Amino acid sequence: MVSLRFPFLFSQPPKPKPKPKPPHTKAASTFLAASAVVATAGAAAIAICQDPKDPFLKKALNSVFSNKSNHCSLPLWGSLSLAENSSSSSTVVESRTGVSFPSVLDDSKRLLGIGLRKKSVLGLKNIDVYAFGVYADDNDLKKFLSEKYGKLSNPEFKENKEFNEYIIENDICMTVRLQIVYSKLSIRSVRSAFEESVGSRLQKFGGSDNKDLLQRFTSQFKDEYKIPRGSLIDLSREQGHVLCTKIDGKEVGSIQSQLLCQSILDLYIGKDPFDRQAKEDIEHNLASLLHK
Ligand code: DAO
Ligand code: DAO
Repeated sequence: MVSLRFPFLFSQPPKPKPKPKPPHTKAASTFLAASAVVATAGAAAIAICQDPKDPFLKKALNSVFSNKSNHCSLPLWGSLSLAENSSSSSTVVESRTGVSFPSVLDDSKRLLGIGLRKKSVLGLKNIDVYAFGVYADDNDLKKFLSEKYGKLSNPEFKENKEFNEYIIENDICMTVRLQIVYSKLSIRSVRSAFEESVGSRLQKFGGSDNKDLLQRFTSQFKDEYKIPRGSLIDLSREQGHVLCTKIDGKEVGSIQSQLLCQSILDLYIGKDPFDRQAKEDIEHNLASLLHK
């Protein structure tokens, strides 16, 4: 089954759609047009879906058609402004776990993509640990991206290999929201998992001697904390490369370290991400923002 991943499909009550601004990529505009057709005249949309020249559009439409049962979903491209998003208080549902994410966080952060962190246990089974959403501050994004990449056309942009590195390294306010789906998570297993995942990134970006930093990070998470299914963990890079961690809305600590922020973001949008599809969705959404 093709999952309902990309472009964002916001599950919303069926109320009048805000008027989208004109999208700026061919794929986006065709997708929006095709989405309207899906609602009214499926047969015509299937004809568009079969356009062999546009695999991106085909993928988007396939998602819509393969999830027809989710009839309240409103396909929403990056063409809506943050204010329009926010006023409709829309959410996006991670289809494999049913976890929903607000499309706007803290009034100014835009949801760029959602995904799933799995973990293989003893090579025997793969468990779904948490669903995640990656957010970035709209103003920071526009400022940084247009300064650096504003002049590139869409295909050039996609070729630009250093793009993700730029987002990962720079002082752009971002949040990765984790929502726990595994019900038997112990603090001990969390510590050992992030010693492996975050630890390997600290080593990759900072060299071998980062035990202290990892220790400072992990020591924020006290043994008595409980993280049952449904817990929300927000990992935010705030201005000045400060990593602030909240559990269920309560701050548990913050650490100023570019290396740590970069290592955390690399897990989701770096070279070897937890969910490759999520990373691709994020790239596409960033591209569509740039070309608004
Ligand atoms: O039950 O032993 C087990 C498997 C536990 C896997 C834990 C993976 C933890 C991943 C990090 C979660 C961060 C919130
Ligand atoms: O999934 O391997 C991973 C890395 C997750 C990094 C974030 C960990 C934050 C965990 C907070 C736990 C609170 C008890």
